Amino acid sequence: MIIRLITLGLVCAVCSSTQGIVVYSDFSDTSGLVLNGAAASVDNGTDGVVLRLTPASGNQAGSIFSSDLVDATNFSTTFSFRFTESGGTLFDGNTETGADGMVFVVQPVSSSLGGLGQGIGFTGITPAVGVEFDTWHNSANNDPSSNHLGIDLNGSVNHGVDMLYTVDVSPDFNNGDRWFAWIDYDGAILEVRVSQTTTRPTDAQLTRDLIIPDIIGQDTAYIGFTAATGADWNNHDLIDWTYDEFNPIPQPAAVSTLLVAAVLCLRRRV
Ligand SMILES: [Ca+2]
Ligand SMILES: [Ca+2]
Ligand SMILES: [Ca+2]
Repeated sequence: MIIRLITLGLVCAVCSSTQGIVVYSDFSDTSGLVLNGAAASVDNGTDGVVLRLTPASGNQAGSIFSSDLVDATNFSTTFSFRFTESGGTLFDGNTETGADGMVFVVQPVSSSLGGLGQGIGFTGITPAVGVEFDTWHNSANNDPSSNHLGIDLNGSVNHGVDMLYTVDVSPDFNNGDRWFAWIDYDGAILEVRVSQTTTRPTDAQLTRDLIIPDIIGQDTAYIGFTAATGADWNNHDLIDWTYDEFNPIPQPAAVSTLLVAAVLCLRRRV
């Protein structure tokens, strides 16, 4: 396994910068990425070297984006994360500390950083498409609960009075466990799946019809993640990440990583 992971690291360093395909089995090498604000690679003592988007302290924002534009007309991306050390004060209907969550972002402008706290590092990044993993109820944003998924557009985390394109998830994302996520876009429908196991759920928990190139104004984008803390906080750790053309594989995220790496090795030999 050690040899395979070392091989993955080498593949990652080559392909993340030259082929528009992202494969990070860990973040000991962050070449191909731009880190902003509080984001830093750290050994979290459990998962190895992760990308810590924010540390567990108040009023932090961090983001990471691909340093190169990638094809955003269709894609499948998988990643895993762990949110730990919940802390802070209780208000706005929340019964558990810890905040604010993380957003997977597709945006064409720059490797930029959005707003703190309830903005989850996403507010102000426009045009953009975001998939939020929101751990704090903000009544001002029409959050449906203190732990939900949402699909957001153009730097806004306000879901509107009908709370469209959100779904509650239980247990909490910031329960300290490792979570796995799969986001697939076939060019017309964005699908989001999460699980505490490596088994990709058959049915998507959240979907939204959208044409990403129409929203962001072009076919290519910088892709990455934002996170933030406010009066409450968590460590927001991204453990691994793959991004490729639309190719939903009903396999665990970790196995998908190995498959993508194998494909890349074959491509390089041709
Ligand atoms: Ca919560
Ligand atoms: Ca929120
Ligand atoms: Ca929300």
